[in-house]
Amino acid sequence: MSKKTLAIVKPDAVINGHSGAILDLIIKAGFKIKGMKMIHLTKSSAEGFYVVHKKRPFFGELVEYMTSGPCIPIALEKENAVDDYRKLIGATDPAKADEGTIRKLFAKDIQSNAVHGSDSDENAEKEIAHFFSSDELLNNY
Ligand code: FUP
Repeated sequence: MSKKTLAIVKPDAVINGHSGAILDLIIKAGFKIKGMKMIHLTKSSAEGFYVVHKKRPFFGELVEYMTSGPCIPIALEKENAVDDYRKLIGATDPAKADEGTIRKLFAKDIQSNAVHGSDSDENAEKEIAHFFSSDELLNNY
């Protein structure tokens, strides 16, 4: 089983000043940061990242939101990274997220939901490669 996952602190959380608190929760939950950058996504990069949702009615708004401000992609490592990180962030819709989860604490609604997390080991690999070249990832600590 892979030990990697991709997190993104999304534009609403960055703009509202929650990046530090979110990173603190991620680190305290035992994840190691292997790569991190702050970027402003282009439309084509956001469309590519969410291509699986291309046919969904919310796709246009999702791309607009993800390109509305800076975001922070983070390559994370931990045993059972994908599942443990998804537990830490909670349900997609913050109204349905468990107490204490990152989305419950910081997300506004189902679209502006503070953070992203990969949903499988296979997607984690692809998503990390979407944002990071291999020489931008730390492997030796
Ligand atoms: P998640 O894996 O929890 O990030 O959720 P999904 O892959 O199902 O959805 C990806 C993103 O699409 C969500 F983070 C927010 C957005 N979305 C909406 O805007 N509306 C919806 O009804 C569902 C998802």
